[in-house]
Amino acid sequence: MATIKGFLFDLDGVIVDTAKFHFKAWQRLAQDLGIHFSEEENEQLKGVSRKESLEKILSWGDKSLSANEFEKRMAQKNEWYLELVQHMGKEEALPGAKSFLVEATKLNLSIGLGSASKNALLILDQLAITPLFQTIIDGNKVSKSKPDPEVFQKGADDLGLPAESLVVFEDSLAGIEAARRGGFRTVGIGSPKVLKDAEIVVSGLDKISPVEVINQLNF
Ligand code: B16
Ligand code: MG
Repeated sequence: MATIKGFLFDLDGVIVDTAKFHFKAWQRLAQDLGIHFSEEENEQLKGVSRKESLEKILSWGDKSLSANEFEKRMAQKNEWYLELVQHMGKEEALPGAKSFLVEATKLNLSIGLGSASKNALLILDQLAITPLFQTIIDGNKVSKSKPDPEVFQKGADDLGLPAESLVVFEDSLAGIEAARRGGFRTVGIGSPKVLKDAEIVVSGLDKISPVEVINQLNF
């Protein structure tokens, strides 16, 4: 088994709870379109790109849009999402996230971000944690969405490390699948009932330390 050399973090749902803002903005848009979707269905939107999220919502409502209308609706959702996000401050980081990152840095681990969000940089800046990352791969840098492993493979390439030496921290089903397909080690953030395929599952980064992650994966 390869020694753990670094960590790759998803953003929404792992470092910051922007998932609730995505949910609110998508629900507002869906209501406008006469579509209703549940919190359970929303699970399927986590880690998925903006375009694919709208495609899924339309399929749930059995609706279709012209290409032009589709673009307008995506822009509208992002506007509503950013309205919610702009009031977010440092205190909105999820419990334990910042200290986990700082602790990992002290252990000389390489640290990267692997997020589907095109707003990732803005959010990291708002939380004042951008300098903690040696590489930031976001939705602007990838052509394939999770569960494709591209976002994490690009992070591994930038860090110059093989997948098996990197741990991916993910809250979404699609993200855990992406990490597994790419040959990465996995820590699920959320419920073990949902994230069945992750090697370790904890409810948040406040529930485990970087040393414990390494020890449990190297047991
Ligand atoms: P944006 P992650 C993902 O971020 C979210 O989980 C997902 O709900 C969202 O649709 C996607 O980013 C795209 O976000 O509209 O900001 O580009 O979990 O991969 O960090
Ligand atoms: Mg996520």
